[in-house]
Amino acid sequence: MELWYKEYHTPDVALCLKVKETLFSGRSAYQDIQVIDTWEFGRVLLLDGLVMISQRDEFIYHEMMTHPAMCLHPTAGKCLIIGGGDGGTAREITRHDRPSRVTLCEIDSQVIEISKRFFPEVACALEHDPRVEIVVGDGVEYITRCQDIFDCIFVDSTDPVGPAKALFQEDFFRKCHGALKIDGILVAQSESPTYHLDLMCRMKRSLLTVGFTHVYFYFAPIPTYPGSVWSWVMASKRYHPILDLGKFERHGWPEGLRYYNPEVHKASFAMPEYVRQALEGHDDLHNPG
Ligand code: AG3
Repeated sequence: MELWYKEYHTPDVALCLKVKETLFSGRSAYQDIQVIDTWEFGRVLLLDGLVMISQRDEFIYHEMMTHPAMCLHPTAGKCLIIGGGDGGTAREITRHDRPSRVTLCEIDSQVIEISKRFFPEVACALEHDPRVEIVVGDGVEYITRCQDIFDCIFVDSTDPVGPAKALFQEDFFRKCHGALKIDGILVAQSESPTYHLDLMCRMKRSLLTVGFTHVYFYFAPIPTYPGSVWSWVMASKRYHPILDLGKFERHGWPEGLRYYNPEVHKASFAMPEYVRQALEGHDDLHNPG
């Protein structure tokens, strides 16, 4: 008998993965958590039925979440991750020597535990890197209360439904702006340009409203995510993601990368025309003059 897992991306579109076996299925205080082993993508972590990571393509997501900002920022000494309980974002940040402290604030401790158990190659930094500090709690609350101030903040959230919804809103971005140093950078995953263009426009407006100087989207293919092309937004107080690229040479290059490199950095900020048009009026990189 063939077993298929189906994630609906819209009521009329779905991703189907042929399943070898279900490794874990349970419910935490916040969500359903499942781990399935699939023929094509290896182990897959599902939260409320949605693909969060697969063993085969998580490197693309996590490298693109982190290295564009990590390579742009001259020090990146103190980093904060909101969400990211699987540990992939922390793993990529800790490939760099410069961070002295990486704080991860994840609402669901079960996600951390499941990732350590079923995705040790993703969760490794959570267990083995002394610079990583784990806070189990709500990201909005954390950023509201914390006295710390960061060089880089990474918002590695689920889709904008349920508790993650607040992580896409102006109020949260304002708090992030306040928790960043004078040359800080915020990166947030910003969903699929095919299905969430409106959300991207709103995020851009909000990020400019709260005072970021440069707000640019970039893209990479994630085969298991809705629409296959994924986006991130980089909101920066000082450094321009392309014009300040010269700074690359200043820091040692991280080892073991499989997707990200300087050419990919530049290319990922190229804006498809339909996205550019949707964002028009809020975009100085791609609308010069
Ligand atoms: N965070 C983004 C996952 C969004 C995928 N959406 C979906 N499958 N509908 C992933 C977290 C990885 N650290």
